[in-house]
Amino acid sequence: MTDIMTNSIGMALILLPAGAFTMGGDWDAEQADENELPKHEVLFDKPFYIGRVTVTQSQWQAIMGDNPSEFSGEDHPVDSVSHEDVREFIKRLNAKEGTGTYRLPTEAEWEYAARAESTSTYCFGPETGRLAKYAWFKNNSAGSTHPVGQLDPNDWGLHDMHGNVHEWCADWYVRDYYAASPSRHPAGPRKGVARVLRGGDWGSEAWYCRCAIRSLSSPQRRSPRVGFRLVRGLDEHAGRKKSSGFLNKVFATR
Ligand SMILES: [Ca+2]
Repeated sequence: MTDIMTNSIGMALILLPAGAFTMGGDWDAEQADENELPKHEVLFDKPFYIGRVTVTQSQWQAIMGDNPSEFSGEDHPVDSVSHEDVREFIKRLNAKEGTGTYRLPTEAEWEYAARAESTSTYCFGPETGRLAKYAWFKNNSAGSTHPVGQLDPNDWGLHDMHGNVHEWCADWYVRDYYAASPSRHPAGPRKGVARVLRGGDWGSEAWYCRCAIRSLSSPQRRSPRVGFRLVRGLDEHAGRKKSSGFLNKVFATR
């Protein structure tokens, strides 16, 4: 029943259902950082697509014409791209496909996707001993990225949410945001100086690969530990259809 779309550069995106989940870490079970508290309910009243894997070097090359990655391999995640570089990639991909629907996930969308209904430390449960089946991290990466999608996916079919590369999210990072977060489609604070990163990377200890862990970086920074995956929303698509229909009607009656 999985609904998958494949776009013009071969990127597979999986449709996640609308739903609610509990966002945040657990103080007792996983020694969550204070910035992961309090746990709070988050609701998505619309489904959205998210990349099955992170954006690869060949996909980056197809849109941007270059490859800034520290580790090379067409099927490896693109790395060493800043938040600002990613915004340019998204702008060009949207233009190429004549849409406005590609964007980075919000931090809440990212955690919803990573958990795939797990309420535990990782998408598969609390046992750190099983992490190597799902994640390239310090213990098994040999100090580099690995081709995307080689390890086990979570229950929604998403690979590499834990480990391989840290992933940029759309939100500004504010340490105590969860105390003020709206419950419906939270999109992060209005202002900030750093952007959110999620999910751990090839150099991370297991604790930094948890579903709830929050990290941050300057939007200008390019790190070999950081890449991204994309969301494709449904809303704007519907909105565009409507407005172009309206325009057609106007032109037709002239
Ligand atoms: Ca990742």
